[in-house]
Amino acid sequence: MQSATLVGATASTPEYCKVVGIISPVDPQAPPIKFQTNLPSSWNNKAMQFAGGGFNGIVRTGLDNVVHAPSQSPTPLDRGYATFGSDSGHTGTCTPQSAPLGPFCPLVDATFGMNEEAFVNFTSASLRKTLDVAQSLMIRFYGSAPTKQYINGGSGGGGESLAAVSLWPEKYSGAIVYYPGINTAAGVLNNATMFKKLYGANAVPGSYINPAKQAMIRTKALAICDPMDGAADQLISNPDACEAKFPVDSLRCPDGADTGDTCLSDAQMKALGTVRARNPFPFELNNEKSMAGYMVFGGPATIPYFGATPDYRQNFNANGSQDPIRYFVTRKPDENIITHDPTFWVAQWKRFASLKDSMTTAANANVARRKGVKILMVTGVADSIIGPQVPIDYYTKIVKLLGLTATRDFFRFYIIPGFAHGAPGPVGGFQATFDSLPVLEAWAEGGTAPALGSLITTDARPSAAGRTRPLCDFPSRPVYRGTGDLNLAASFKCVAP
Ligand SMILES: [Ca+2]
Repeated sequence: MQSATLVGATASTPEYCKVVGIISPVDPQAPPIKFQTNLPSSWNNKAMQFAGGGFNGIVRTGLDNVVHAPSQSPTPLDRGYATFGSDSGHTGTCTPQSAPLGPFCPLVDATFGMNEEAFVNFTSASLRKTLDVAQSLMIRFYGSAPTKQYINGGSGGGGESLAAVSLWPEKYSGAIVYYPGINTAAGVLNNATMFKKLYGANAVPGSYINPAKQAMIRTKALAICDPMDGAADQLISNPDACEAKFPVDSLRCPDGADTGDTCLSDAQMKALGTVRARNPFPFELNNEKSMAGYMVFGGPATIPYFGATPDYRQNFNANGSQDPIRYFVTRKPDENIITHDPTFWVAQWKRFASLKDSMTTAANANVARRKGVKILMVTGVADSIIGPQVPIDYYTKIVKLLGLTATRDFFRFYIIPGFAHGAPGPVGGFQATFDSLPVLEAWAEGGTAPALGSLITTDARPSAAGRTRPLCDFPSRPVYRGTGDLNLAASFKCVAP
């Protein structure tokens, strides 16, 4: 413990003891895990763990609300929870390249992976160490451990939340999970395969799809797929149907040559196909042999895969995948995503997948179910960083193992049109908010599962004037009833495709 400070009550937050400290490493060269634990003087006997995001590297203070709660909703600390989080065992550093991300730039620094202990802490060990320290502080402060322990997070933190309840289901009562970073090694390998085809030495000349053509594709996709849900509201509710039904060949220039920004040349058609294709891996990762392709029409649109310039180094997703190859797989800081040959690094790839991803399986989710864990998972149709196919794939495997009824006994999955990676999507955006914690409490503590179609999400963008949509249990999607205000959830019903 480095400090323990009594923080006085405010209008919204009760008095609490703020404990800041470090968990020392075993390897003297490894960074410590920095943590914060907040212990309200009037405790509700419950605790909330805050998972990280990206590659972590910022201390999660536990003072925030759960991910994407409405601004007017009380935080866990306001509600009397003991709360805590950590930096997962390294401090992220910003670079000129990551500076545009502002306060979030430490989250994209993966260089800590050069140190084995920091890497293992990142892959999930820090979650348990932080949990154990926080609960031991509660026992010292209150005389007892919490009766209910929850965890919440988005992106990397969503993956961490699923990992925590999968690894230690006896410790947790529930999790709030947004667009989870799971199956990460496979995702990185998939991107490496894709970007090598798009930008590597054997890429077809002229295959780059420029921003004007990307906008053209988005406009056509919106025109065709927006009305599929009965509402011309700039929201595509069913990306799978959009991918399946979009007339791809209509994008081709008449003679296959590049005749301008209203169509795609044959080389560009091939590149678009590369992004959409299921990519076979050169070896298995956690028993997976391939990964689903990206949704480019109904999903997040094309720009994340082709970027704003033909230089792949300007591409956020390419960089986001190159860094794990450098610092987690090869530990060679000059390794390059478009020249990397994964077949020289099979053992290292498998180790990355094993440490980071092997716990988030359907079988482990079933163990969590048997221990009584309840999970609320939310993702956005328009997410380009962790595409909707990632949580869809995970959830689908759970349903395949358990059936839909047993799955819904402990796991609910909602997919929100127009919502991207924590932000509105590129067209017809939706900034989703959802008051998830009271729903999780009612389910995990009162045994009351959320009724199908009963929950709503509110678009927090000021221009949206508080429009709402139902949170539909996957695979159902919101479909307009044909009458009623387009801005009201009540005008939509959840329909299975
Ligand atoms: Ca629509």
